[in-house]
Amino acid sequence: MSDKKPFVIVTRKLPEPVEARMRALFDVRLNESDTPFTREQLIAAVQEADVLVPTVTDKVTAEVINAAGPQLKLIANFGAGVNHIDVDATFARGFTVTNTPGVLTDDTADITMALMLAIPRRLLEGVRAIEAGEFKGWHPTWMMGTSLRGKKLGIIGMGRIGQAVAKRAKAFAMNIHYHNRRSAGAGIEGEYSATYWEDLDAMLPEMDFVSLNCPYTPGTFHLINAERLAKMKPTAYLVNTARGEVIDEAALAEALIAGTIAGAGLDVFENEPVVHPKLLGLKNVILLPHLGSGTIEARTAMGEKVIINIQTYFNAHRPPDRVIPAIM
Ligand code: 8YV
Repeated sequence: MSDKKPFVIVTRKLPEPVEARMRALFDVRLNESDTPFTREQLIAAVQEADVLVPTVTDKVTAEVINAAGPQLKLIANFGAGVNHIDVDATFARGFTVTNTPGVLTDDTADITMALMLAIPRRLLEGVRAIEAGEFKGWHPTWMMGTSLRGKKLGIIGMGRIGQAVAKRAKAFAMNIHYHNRRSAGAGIEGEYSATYWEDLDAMLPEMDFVSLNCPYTPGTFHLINAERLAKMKPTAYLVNTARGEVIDEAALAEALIAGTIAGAGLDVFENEPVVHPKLLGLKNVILLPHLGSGTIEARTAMGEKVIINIQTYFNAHRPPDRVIPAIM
């Protein structure tokens, strides 16, 4: 790195070891209060910083990018998904974008499995029953759920996280199916005994569980809409740990109320932190506050990746996690 330290603006509070390392390596402005940046603050940041470190809560729109000063070099996102960044606009301005893939794969897959277990096994209902003093002792027909063994799981998006879900689900004796733009190849299909469905509409009616593990792109906006929900089995469960925008939440709420599908587990929402009001209070839904990568290990490793991406960039090397628009 040259003698002059890069000026880095971080939009949210990051784990303490990450912030300490950033203080040592960069000229860094941290966000002690952790209050999300406004549009105006984001614009001011890209007019000053060499590097912006945003998170999923920042809307780094074309307007923000186009307002950036020529000093801006790099947007080093803290997170794997980059749907909140207008990557095309960033590239048009000649800035580099990096993300933090890989280090949150297992934790996100774990949360997916937690939801996949929690809904059919009625964990939340059980907790609420205890808390309400309704547990009067075991009996043979009370609170029966549905088992995972032998059920068909349809994974939408067989990337890193989708494969990590397949690995776990296989250990639960589920039958793995998946939909992707392209086949994941014989190696991955062999490893997880997975069946590829090129046609999502053909896969959905056959599945007992559907897990969303694809990125949010213009092509996956409301991929699960009213029409597709109607194709699912009335006994099927839907899990989303990807991005809220992939589901039409109003249509999902209607399907859950009507019993078109049996239940849903959601870790992400279209307008976070707002949850569609019709999803609140439903018995057959578990809602989590975007916990997918929420472990000390993952969040620290994400911060380390951000640091490595910044360092390699300023050492005149290619950062390891460059985002390439064509493959998004
Ligand atoms: C992150 C995520 O916590 O990395 C992602 O894409 O969805 C989350 O788990 C978040 O994006 C941080 O910016």
